[in-house]
Parts: sequence; structure tokens; C-alpha cells
Amino acid sequence: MNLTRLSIRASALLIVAATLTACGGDSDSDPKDMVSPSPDTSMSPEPEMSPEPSMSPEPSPSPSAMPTYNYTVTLTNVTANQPIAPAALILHNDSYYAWDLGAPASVALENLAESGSPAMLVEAAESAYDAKASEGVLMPGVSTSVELETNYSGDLYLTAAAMPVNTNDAFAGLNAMAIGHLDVGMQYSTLLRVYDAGTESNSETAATIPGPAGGGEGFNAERDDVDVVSIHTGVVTSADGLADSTLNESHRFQQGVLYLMVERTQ
Ligand SMILES: [Ca+2]
Ligand SMILES: [Ca+2]
Repeated sequence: MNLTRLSIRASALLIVAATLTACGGDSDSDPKDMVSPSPDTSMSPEPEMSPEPSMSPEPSPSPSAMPTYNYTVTLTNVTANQPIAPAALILHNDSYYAWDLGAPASVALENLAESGSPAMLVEAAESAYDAKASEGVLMPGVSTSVELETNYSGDLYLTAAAMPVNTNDAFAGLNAMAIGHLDVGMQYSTLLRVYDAGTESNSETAATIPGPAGGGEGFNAERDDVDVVSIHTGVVTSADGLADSTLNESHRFQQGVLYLMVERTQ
């Protein structure tokens, strides 16, 4: 083969290649030839579903500022013949006392113990969380209930007082019993002591006994007794030789007069 012809062919090929290369470079630089890539919609990712509007969460029960404590107090007259006047029922803290043994009764307590009305004692319990009177005179063997409630969450105490009406100034009492430890559904029951308000002599005469055994006077501001609250010594009655007594053996209450049951209901 002729070497000269071969080198001419090679040179020609090189020239052609150089020319093609030059043309390609020009077209690349011309903006008109640039094809802006059209978005390939088929390939575009599925548009993301906008998230379902999230359910607004159930409003959580707003933490009630304070829990509620509810109590049902049930009173039962356990006497043979002592109707019991409406009771004062007081839910309170440890700074309240309706009476102190050995100390004079308040006028409010004197009123309850002599007339049977709990109104003054209920009204006077200004610091109480709740204070109510039971309804009506409670006859022997009969029960009545009262609802008490408070939002106070600390220590709670219950005070109760009610007059057996065939007496001068006796009252059945529960003095600041702690009930804050009771869980819902728990109960506590007790037979109430009978106190003497010390504000009226225990003469037992008809004129001084407001109950049906006497039909006499109720409250009297005079204090013709020892003027201190004490545990009642019981009634003497005509059956035991107190000639002027309008009472008889059926009015005795050695075992107490009022049974109290308190249940926490909430
Ligand atoms: Ca007395
Ligand atoms: Ca009096």
C-alpha cells in the first residue's frame, strides 16, 4: 500500500472530524437551540396528599379547679319517746367548733338546745364549707338525710347538733369528727352523745319543756344553769320521784338519742 495515500486519507478524516466538532460546539452555545426540558408529568411524583385535617383532639376535661366532695348524712331517732328537732349539720375545717366541753355555750347553741331551732347555729357557722338543717321534727324510729358538699380538699370535719324536744336544754351532738379520710362509698356511723347546754336548769317542768310532753317555753336568754356545756346526766322523770317533772320513763335516753351515718358519695 502506498504510504503517501494513506496519510492523505488520514488527514482528510481528521479535517472532517474537526469540522463536525466545531459545528457541534456552535449549536450548543446558541440559546435558540436549547430546549428547556419540559416537565415530564408522567414521571412527576404523585402529589402528596395534603394530610387529612387532623381531628382536633377531644378537649381534655379541663382539670377541674378542685374536686368535689359530697356526703350524705343520715340521722335516725333511736329513742322511745323523744321527738328530735331539725339538726344542724356543718362541714368545716379544723378551726371551727360549735361548742367546747366545760365552756359556755354560744347563744346560737343555747337557742338550738332550748328551742330546737338549728337556724342560728347554721347561720353562725360562717367559716363552714357547708351548713344545713335537716327538715322537720324527727319522730322515734324515723330517719332523714341531708346532702353536704364542698370543693375543699384538705381535712374535713363534721359537726351535728339536734335537740330532743322533751328536755330543757339537751342536744345530741357530734363535735368536729374528722371525715376527710373517707373514700367514695365509705361510711362511718356513730350514736351521738347527749349534751347539756348548761343554759337552762333541768327542772323538767311542763312550763320549760317545749316538746309534746310539756308544751312549754323554748328559748329563754336567761342562763339559770351551770353555764358550761357538759355530757348530759339524763332526765330524772316523775317515775324516779321528781314530782314536778312532766317527763316519765319513756323520755329517758341513757343510750343516746340519735344515730348518725355519714357516707361519702363523690
Ligand atoms: Ca341544762
Ligand atoms: Ca337559756
